[in-house]
Amino acid sequence: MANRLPYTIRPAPGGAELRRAVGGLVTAVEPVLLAEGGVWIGWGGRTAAPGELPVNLAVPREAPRYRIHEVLLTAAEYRGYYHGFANSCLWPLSHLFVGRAVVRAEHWEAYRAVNRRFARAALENAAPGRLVWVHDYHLTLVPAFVREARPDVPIAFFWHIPFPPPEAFLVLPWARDILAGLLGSDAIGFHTADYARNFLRTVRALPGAEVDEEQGAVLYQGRVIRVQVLPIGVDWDAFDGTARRPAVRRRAEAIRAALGTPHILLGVDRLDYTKGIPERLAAFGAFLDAHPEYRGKVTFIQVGVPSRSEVPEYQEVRRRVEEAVGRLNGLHGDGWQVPVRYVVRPFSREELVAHYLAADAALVTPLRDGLNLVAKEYVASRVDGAGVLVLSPFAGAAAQLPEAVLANPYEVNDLAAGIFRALAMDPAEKGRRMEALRRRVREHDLRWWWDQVRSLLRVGEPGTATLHAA
Ligand code: GDG
Repeated sequence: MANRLPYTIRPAPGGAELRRAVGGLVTAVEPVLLAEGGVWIGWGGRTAAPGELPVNLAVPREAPRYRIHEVLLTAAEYRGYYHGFANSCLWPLSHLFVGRAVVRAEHWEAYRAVNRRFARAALENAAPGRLVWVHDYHLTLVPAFVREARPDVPIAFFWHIPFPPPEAFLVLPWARDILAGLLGSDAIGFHTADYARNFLRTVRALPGAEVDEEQGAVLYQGRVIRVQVLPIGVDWDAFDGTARRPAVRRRAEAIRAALGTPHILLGVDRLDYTKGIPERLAAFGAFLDAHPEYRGKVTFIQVGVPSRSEVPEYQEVRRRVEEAVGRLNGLHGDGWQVPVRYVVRPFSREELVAHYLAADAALVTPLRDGLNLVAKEYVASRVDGAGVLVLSPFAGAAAQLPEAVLANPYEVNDLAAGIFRALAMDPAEKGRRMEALRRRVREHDLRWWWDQVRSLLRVGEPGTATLHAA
């Protein structure tokens, strides 16, 4: 179960119209459901009109592998729970933008009510021995609500974003309720050891909880809850396989030819202030200022998929990005040739991989990010062993990918120097780094991740849990 279904649902004559949703959680979790079956409980991206019935059907429609169970929200719930508490409070707090957190009791009330609704949906689908797998910061109270009603059901929780240090998390007046909610699980997973440690240190503030940091365990209400470091992987075969297709290779060549510059840089992000897109554009400008020999020789493609557009901070970041693109193209354009190509329409998987293949370097430079799948997807797509990954140390992925070129997005010249290093690096060093990165990303792919979750909960063994509501 996750806040969002992997599809956006629109009412249509003769039934519902389903459109693919874009985001890290969907990319990471859907292949597991496709392989294992189960039910995905989540919100379909629409608010309930009076008399509206939730969608409950098997997908993908052409070859059904699992079911989606829609949770309908009213417009007020959507504002309070989703935009309010989840995205305007928990999201900035967890990414250490503490000053941006909007802390309001009415948002919290809506969040609790919606978490109850999700828990009821989980209970409708729960059966003895079937795993309830809850995803992300929108649904922290669900594990305890489900356990209250069904202590026999195994529950796992995965936290996809950073978990902040106690000083930030305990700013929340309801921090202890959230911790108790999460501890309804049997196991809780995080992307990095830092996040797991932050969580355990924060749990010390919960009365009655005993923490064993060494073992990664919490004793709470007579149960042991395991806290694990499980960085998500990418579906290696999907990216590597797509990148090997001749049509995709040809498309990558066509992109390079159409842009007409010897060098290409690429950024792929949801339009979110945590992703550091304006900072990246500023660094690209500083790079062109410092290295005029690259003027007219490099194109920077930034894909910025609009996200959470009703939240003012997201409108603001979009405006800043658009201004920066205009400024750079005005200042550094040469005749009709412009240095930045900005794309807001999402690409298909094939088109995305063709861009990964076409780019000399991927700029993955968030101000803070739980993991960042784009970094791993870029590596998995470089079947030619070329390409350089420029990575922020504040992305969780940096803990696993030391062969990337690390650059600090808060310091414009450091990031500009990272861009220069990537473009000027000699091919042998590029090859060595990429080979090492590919080994790491392949070894810890999505199958590895799911195997870890499975063995943690002993899912699928006789008499133990099978995957259910995910
Ligand atoms: C959250 C955490 C964590 C983007 N544009 C297109 C497209 N995408 C896909 C990418 C990638 C996904 O969206 C973005 O994933 P990220 O991991 O970069 O970021 P979040 O959405 O913020 O995800 C994050 C993740 O959860 C998993 O735990 O890594 O830290 O914030 O898969 O490829 N996909 C297509 N066209 C696009 O234009 N097809």
